Amino acid sequence: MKNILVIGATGQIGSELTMKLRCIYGNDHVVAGYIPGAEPKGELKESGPAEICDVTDCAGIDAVVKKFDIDTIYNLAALLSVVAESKPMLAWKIGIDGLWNILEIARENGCAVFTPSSIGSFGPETPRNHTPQDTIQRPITIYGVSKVTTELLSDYYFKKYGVDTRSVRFPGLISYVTPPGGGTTDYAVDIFYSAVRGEDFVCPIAAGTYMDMMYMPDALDACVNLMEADPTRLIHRNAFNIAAMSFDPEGILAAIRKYKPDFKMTYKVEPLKQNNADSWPNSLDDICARQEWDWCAKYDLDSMTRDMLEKLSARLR
Ligand code: VAH
Repeated sequence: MKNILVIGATGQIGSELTMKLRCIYGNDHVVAGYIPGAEPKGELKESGPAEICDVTDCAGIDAVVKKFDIDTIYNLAALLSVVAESKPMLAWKIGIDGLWNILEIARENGCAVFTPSSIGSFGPETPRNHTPQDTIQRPITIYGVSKVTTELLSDYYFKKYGVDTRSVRFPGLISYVTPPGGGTTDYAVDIFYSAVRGEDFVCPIAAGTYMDMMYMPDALDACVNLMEADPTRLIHRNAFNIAAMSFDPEGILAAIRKYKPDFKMTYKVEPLKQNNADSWPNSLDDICARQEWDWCAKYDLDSMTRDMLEKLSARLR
């Protein structure tokens, strides 16, 4: 049975991924790595082991890997695109210096590593519609620069040292459990909180700005299924395009109004978020993930909207 370390286990992806992994592999086989100030709470704390894991502390993480005989590391430590622009050197320190620590620990201890990339790894010169798996990547954000570097460094450790590195390019992720923090795509989560609370929503992204989005259950399936995939089928590794839906603010507004007809939205565009979004693709081509490890999203805009409204209403009640 696998022994897994989730670094960033209390974040937007980590808080749900840790619980999913514990259901699959057993509570005691999944260690929740966190940083002081972001301690696990509730079921995440009660259901399994947790250790302080700061990606900038190589010796500390190496000790945790040895203590629990870890063979698989999900490295989710990163600053998201908006926060990263205000703290570019910290974004690099966590995203890349931290990744290098993880890859060295994985090389020395024989661990597989999953470190997500993002649609943010593309730039204005990238073909915008049905962006191919292999194409130009000249991002204009430090978030994107760190994600391209993440892909290349992870490939390097596979090719040079045989470290089993794998990853995906996540679109904007939508979930009702742990709110995101500091992302360009966060509007697609925040809008649901406004809808459920009966408040008007002020959208920071302009109408007509399309981005790939994904419901968290599909993202979690991608994390697990890619790491379980037959390595002999993998032609690519870091990082697979995966896609589920592409919409602009008017699209998600219309989807929510099917269930809440009186819901209102106005626009107050935030230049930094808009600049990021304008440099990213409208939609991705995920044919390689489908062919190499049978990726297939289960949720589309309508089914995600229905489930988000139902689950978030229950959670906020
Ligand atoms: C962000 N949610 O907005 C992240 C994502 C596609 C963007 O990586 O920064």
